[in-house]
Amino acid sequence: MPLLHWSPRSPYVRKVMVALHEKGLADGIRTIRTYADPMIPHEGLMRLNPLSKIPTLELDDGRVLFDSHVICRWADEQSEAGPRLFPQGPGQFEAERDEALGNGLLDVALAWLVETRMRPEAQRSAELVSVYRTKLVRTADWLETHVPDLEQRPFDIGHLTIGVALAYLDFRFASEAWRDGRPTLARWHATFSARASVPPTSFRDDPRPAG
Ligand SMILES: N[C@@H](CCC(=O)N[C@@H](CS)C(=O)NCC(=O)O)C(=O)O
Repeated sequence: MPLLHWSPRSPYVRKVMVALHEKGLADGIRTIRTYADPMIPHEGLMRLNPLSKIPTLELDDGRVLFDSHVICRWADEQSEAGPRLFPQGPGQFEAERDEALGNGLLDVALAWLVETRMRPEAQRSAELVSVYRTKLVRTADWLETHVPDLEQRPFDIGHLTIGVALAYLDFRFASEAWRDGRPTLARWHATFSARASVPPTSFRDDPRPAG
């Protein structure tokens, strides 16, 4: 059975878990709690993924897949069940652009978290935090006006990634209140959150494993 290096705190892992649920594959994957600390590269994980990042997926035939984009593509190829996450033809590039936007929002959020929670206080940069906040606000504004585009397409990797990224803002950046002044996006996200794949994959601060 494939083995997924996993954490209930990681938004990129959650993206993969939502994809596995959407494709009916979640019960066929084992997970192992792996602690990928951006400040401390993980020796064991780097033997599989030299970037020391999760999600990383070990397949039965010995191949190793990363990152979340590649694992979601793999899941889409494995199963005809559920929505086509990476459509071919109409909507193809919008789906992957919106995936890139969701990933980019997560990249900003993770960098922000590292800056404010992990770096020594004396090294933290108020300028960087201000840049991250600007990007978060502008991305949420962009999304507020693009909900009609999202609603025109069947559910794909773009919806999935944006939905998870906004859920991550709720988990780690609730005080940024992304719903304020964005009622259309808030309504869209409520519909996303009601999908069967979303509640079983929720974020959680579990105890940190030793290794
Ligand atoms: N582009 C990667 C990003 C993965 C990523 O940054 N994962 C975080 C956990 S949320 C991680 O492993 N960080 C450890 C590190 O940066 O060393 C993906 O889409 O999977």
